[in-house]
Amino acid sequence: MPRRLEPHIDKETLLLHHDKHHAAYVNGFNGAMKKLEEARASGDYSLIKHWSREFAFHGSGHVLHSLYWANLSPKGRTQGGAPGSPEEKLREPGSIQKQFVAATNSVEASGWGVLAYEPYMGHLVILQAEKHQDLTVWGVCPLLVCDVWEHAYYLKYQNRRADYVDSFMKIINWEEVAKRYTKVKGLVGYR
Ligand code: MN3
Repeated sequence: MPRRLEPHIDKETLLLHHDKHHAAYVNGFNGAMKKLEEARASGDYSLIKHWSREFAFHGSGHVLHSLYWANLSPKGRTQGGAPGSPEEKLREPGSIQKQFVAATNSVEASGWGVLAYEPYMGHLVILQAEKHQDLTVWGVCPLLVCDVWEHAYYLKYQNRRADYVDSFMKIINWEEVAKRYTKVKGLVGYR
């Protein structure tokens, strides 16, 4: 497999990248998942901040690298796309590709250029991810969110965020959350 991508990406780089770097993300993701399972079982959430961050960092690394490998194909297989197909639309050498190249080239230090679909309003978007964990695990579709910026609770709760979160949990529209869950469950295995 690696050799078929040469000379564009060399075998040594690809093997290190896949077998060492991506593997470390997979191990980290599995480790964080296990620790979070243990926390749920014991009810001890004293390290929740640490393991949530580890989960996001390694989970995003795993998702993005999986997409990266699946993105690549030997040069001979990079042509095609029937007229009017999504493939033709995405590959046309116009603004999508130009913006993707410009955005990717200007990522500061380490990171990713990303062409993505934003499912809430239905847009194709191009993003720079300089710290891939900052968007939590890439590809997730939020189902339930709680705004803990101070503006959401300061007048009534001042610094008592936990009281606000307790109250928030009593007024959740689970029907709405379940509706979103049902919609996005169909996305499993989309890559
Ligand atoms: Mn990498």
